[in-house]
Amino acid sequence: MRIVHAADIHLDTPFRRHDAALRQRLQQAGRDAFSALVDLTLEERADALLIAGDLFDNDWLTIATERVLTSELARLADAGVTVVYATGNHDPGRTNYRAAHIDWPCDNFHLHSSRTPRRIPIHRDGERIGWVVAAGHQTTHESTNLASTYPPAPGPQPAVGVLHADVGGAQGAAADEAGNVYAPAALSDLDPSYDYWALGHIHKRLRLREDSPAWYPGNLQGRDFGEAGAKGALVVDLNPPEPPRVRFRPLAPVRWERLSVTDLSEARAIGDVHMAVRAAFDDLRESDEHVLPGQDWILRVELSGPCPLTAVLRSDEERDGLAEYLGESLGALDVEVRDAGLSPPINLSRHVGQRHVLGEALALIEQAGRDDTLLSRLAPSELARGDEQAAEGERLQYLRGLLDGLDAAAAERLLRRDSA
Ligand SMILES: [Mn+2]
Repeated sequence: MRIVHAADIHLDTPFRRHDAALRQRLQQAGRDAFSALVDLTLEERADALLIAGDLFDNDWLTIATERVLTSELARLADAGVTVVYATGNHDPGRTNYRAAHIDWPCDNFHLHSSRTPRRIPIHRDGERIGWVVAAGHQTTHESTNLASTYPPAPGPQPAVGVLHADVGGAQGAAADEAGNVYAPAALSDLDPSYDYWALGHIHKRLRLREDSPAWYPGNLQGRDFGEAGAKGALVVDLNPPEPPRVRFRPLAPVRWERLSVTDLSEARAIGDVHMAVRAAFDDLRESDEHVLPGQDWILRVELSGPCPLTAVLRSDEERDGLAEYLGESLGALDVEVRDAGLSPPINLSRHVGQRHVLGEALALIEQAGRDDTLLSRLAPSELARGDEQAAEGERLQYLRGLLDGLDAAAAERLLRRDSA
């Protein structure tokens, strides 16, 4: 049995932070990624497409998305591919949601939004070749451990469990910052009689443990810099007793990526910054096997380290100007430029031990790095009080860590008049 496993598609994410043009492009990217998912399913001649929750981002469904969904799913229905869509915390239940009124395909399409696991047979050429067992979220805050309610795999053919759940390690999943849990489960709650667990919820591609057949595919199309990198779906071949063969296939038409550019010590003109950014971008594209031809990029360029243009690049307006320039020259959909710790180039060795405030400060910083007694004496008592249990060695190591970069910071502050 061959399945395609996707999750966390989040169609019609509002993208409120972006202007209208970019918002539309990103929403279209979500729909295009879904079309690419259907292409992949057909190309791979998969027996089933499994969507492990969060197909939708919220209860708002655009007409464009509804059209794409119905026409794309019809292609799968026509080809006889079974689709199993188990709901997640973003698209739970049957009522309330426009998804309840979509004209879903009549054949081979299973929308499962009930907590009770259901067995769905998978057929090829009229013969049953495997099972999918699915449970869905009924509410936006499903606190039940849904994984633990799955029956043993039906057998004798391969069986796949589909579930949107926060599966943690042996301890189970912790609540998020707001105290919410989403179908929390431990790895041990996933019944080992299943040949594969098609999970959703965590937006990062992840195998739960090296030896477990439990995977998160990550989301289909990244939506912000927290969802950077190649995004797509998993193609899974099940042929027990062999372990499942899992292949990642990138599908996202827009890719988010951070570029860290640190070597700017010789950058005296903005063209030099451009060259350094371009080199980092080229490196990324050459070293990554999952780059798709014609893919669009949204880049966050993080500049840091000594740079003669620091004063210019610390201005928001100038960074916006650079971002616009980079967007055009790199052909990216959007670029933002961040000051991630730029500093004016200062030759510290010229100042150490000189008879001025900076010289003395640098000498003191250097000495404190070598002399534990001095370091302890210089540390404000507030720093020491917080962690009385810590061993002296740990405390000194912590204090020494605070000295990192202090010399450059002191020099910059004291020399600001010259460098600005
Ligand atoms: Mn999600």
